[in-house]
Order: sequence, then structure tokens, then C-alpha cells
Amino acid sequence: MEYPKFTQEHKSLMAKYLTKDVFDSLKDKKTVNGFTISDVVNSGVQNPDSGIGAYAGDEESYTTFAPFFDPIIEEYHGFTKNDKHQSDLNPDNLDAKNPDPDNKFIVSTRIRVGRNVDNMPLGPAITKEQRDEIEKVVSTTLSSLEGSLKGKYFPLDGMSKEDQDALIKDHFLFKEGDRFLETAGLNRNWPLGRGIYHNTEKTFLVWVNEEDQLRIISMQQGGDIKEVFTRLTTAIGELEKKMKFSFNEHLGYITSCPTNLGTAMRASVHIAVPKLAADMEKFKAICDKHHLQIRGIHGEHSESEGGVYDISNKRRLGVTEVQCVQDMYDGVVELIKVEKSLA
Ligand code: ADP
Ligand code: DAR
Repeated sequence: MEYPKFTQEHKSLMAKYLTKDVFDSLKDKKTVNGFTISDVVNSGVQNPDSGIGAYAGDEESYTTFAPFFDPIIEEYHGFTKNDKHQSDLNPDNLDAKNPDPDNKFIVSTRIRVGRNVDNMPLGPAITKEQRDEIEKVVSTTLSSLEGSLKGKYFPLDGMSKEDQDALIKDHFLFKEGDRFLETAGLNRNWPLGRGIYHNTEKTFLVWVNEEDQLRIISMQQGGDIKEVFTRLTTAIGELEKKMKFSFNEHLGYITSCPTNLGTAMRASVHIAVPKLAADMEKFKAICDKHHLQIRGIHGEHSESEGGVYDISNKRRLGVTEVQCVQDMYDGVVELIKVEKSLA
């Protein structure tokens, strides 16, 4: 196994922390699923513009390759190898009165968590058979949901291109062909084993076997952030009655990308702040102050359209789910206040 050939273009945390010494100390190790350090870093080696550049093949990757992952997790999350993650999925603890009841700024709200099935490899190391089994178990479990969560599972295999493109355009379905996921081994056997579940209103959705084995999503038009969070926590509670998700007291919920560890939660609004966005320095300063990330209108690696931005919490590990949503909410309140002041 050769040490990767890095160039000046490789600026990821992977390139920073995979020193030759660290590589030599790990190159002969394999996880129980046969995952190696070269497998972990392939995405970042092939994509020099990666921010992190590493994906775990299983929960064990985070301990087998700890000399590599620990400093990345510490730098990205400010979370040391001795810290313990805490979870709080109780919406009663969230102080989030709708900040935009007249819908002048917030187009829509979406809160998602990633989950992976306990005692199974993660997407980069899973076999086709294991992934197909996960699709069967998860889709069957979802199809037993009742009330407002009741809906239908739609396998990607056999879905018409028109239906698929419409769901992606309307922000409901994951995009295809992400090069970072491809080189992490997450797109193997595509589209087999992948699909989407959603209720009739498309306010509760679950992606199956994309970057994580489940992406549990609550979303709706407008800014009632507390209602979106309440629906999500209710759904998670229902699923946890029937499935066990990969979790440990140090890293919280286990995900393939280290950026999602802990809560694996991204709470976002699509918000129109055209006046503030005309001063990107000021816009970014407010987002930084509230630990917020700015994405484009179609999520990661996309651009804003019409002055509408995807604003979400950046912190996921070492904070609770309530704190993730509170980070986003508090930032959105200030963004709206400043946008109004510029009117
Ligand atoms: P993830 O949120 O799972 O990390 P992305 O950033 O790629 O992944 O976003 C996935 C999809 O969710 C994209 O289509 C994006 O436009 C949509 N999305 C994200 N936040 C919102 C929101 N607040 N309202 C509507 N759609 C959203
Ligand atoms: N492009 C990868 C992804 C980092 C975070 N986004 C995820 N996990 N979808 C990178 O290392 O930049």
C-alpha cells in the first residue's frame, strides 16, 4: 500500500493529518469488514478540493484508524478523544417561536438526521447483499408507520427519470453522481438498494442508502421551526421502537462522513436575504457568530438563486439536537433583523 501522492491542491483535513508516519502506522491495519486507511482516504485523494476527504467504512474505522480520525474530529468539531456526546431530542427544550409568521423571509424549513443500522458496515464497506437487506428492513418498517407519518416507499430502481428529476428539483430527493460519494465507494451498485419514503404531504421523508443508510427528514414551507423539529423527533421515536441505530457514548450517532457524527443533524431554512447578501462579509460574519453554514438552493455544492440561501447549523458533535436547532434559529432571528434594518 503506497503513501498517497499529494499535490499543492490537496487542502483537506485528510491531507493535513495523513502524514507519512501516521500512514505507515496504519497501512497494515484492516477493520473486521476489510476496510483499510487507503479506503478511508480515497475520496480526498481523488478530489483535492475536499474539505475533509475521508469516510469511515464502519464504526470500527473510527477506533482502528483513530490516530488519523481523532485530530480531524478535534479540528472540525472542537471535540477531543476523551469527550462524550450528549443527545437531547425533546422539542420542549427548544425556544423557537416562528421568527417569520408572515412568511416574508423564510421560504421553507428542513431538519434532517443521518442514521445507520447497528452492527452493519457503513455505506463505503457494505456489500450489495447487506445494502439490499437494509433497504428491505427499513422500507418495511417505514411502511408500518401510521397517522401523519403514514406514506409509501419508492425504490430508485425503476423510478422514471421524470419523477426522479421532479423530486430532486423540488428538494425532496438526493442528487445523483456526487464525485465525493462515488470515490468513497458510496455509489456502488447504484441505483439498486436506494429509494425514498414520504408521506402524502411530503413533510416527512426518509432517504434510504444514500450517504447514510437513513436520512430522516422533516420539512415544510414557512418558518415554523419548532413544528418541523417536533415532527422529526416524533418520527425518530417511532423508528427507534423498531430499529437499533449505530451509536456510542463518545461519537454519538455513527455516520460515514466524520462531519455528521454526533447528532448527524442539519437544521436549515431557505431564507431570502438579498439586501444582506449584497454584503457577503457581513452576511458571513453573522453566520460565523452563530456557527452557521451557508449552502446554495440545491444543498451542498450548489449556488444561491434569487437571493435565497440554505442556512444551517454547522456544529453536529458535542452539542445536542436542541442546540443544533437553537443555533440555526438564533442565527435566523438575527439575519431577519438585519435584513429588515437594510430595507
Ligand atoms: P443534506 O441536507 O442531507 O446534508 P443537501 O445539503 O444536499 O444534503 O440538501 C439535500 C436537499 O435538501 C437539497 O435538495 C436541498 O435543496 C434541500 N434542502 C435543504 N434545506 C432545505 C430547506 N430548508 N428547504 C427546502 N429544501 C431544503
Ligand atoms: N465533499 C466531502 C464532504 C464533506 C461534508 N459533506 C457531506 N458529508 N455530505 C469533503 O470532504 O469535502
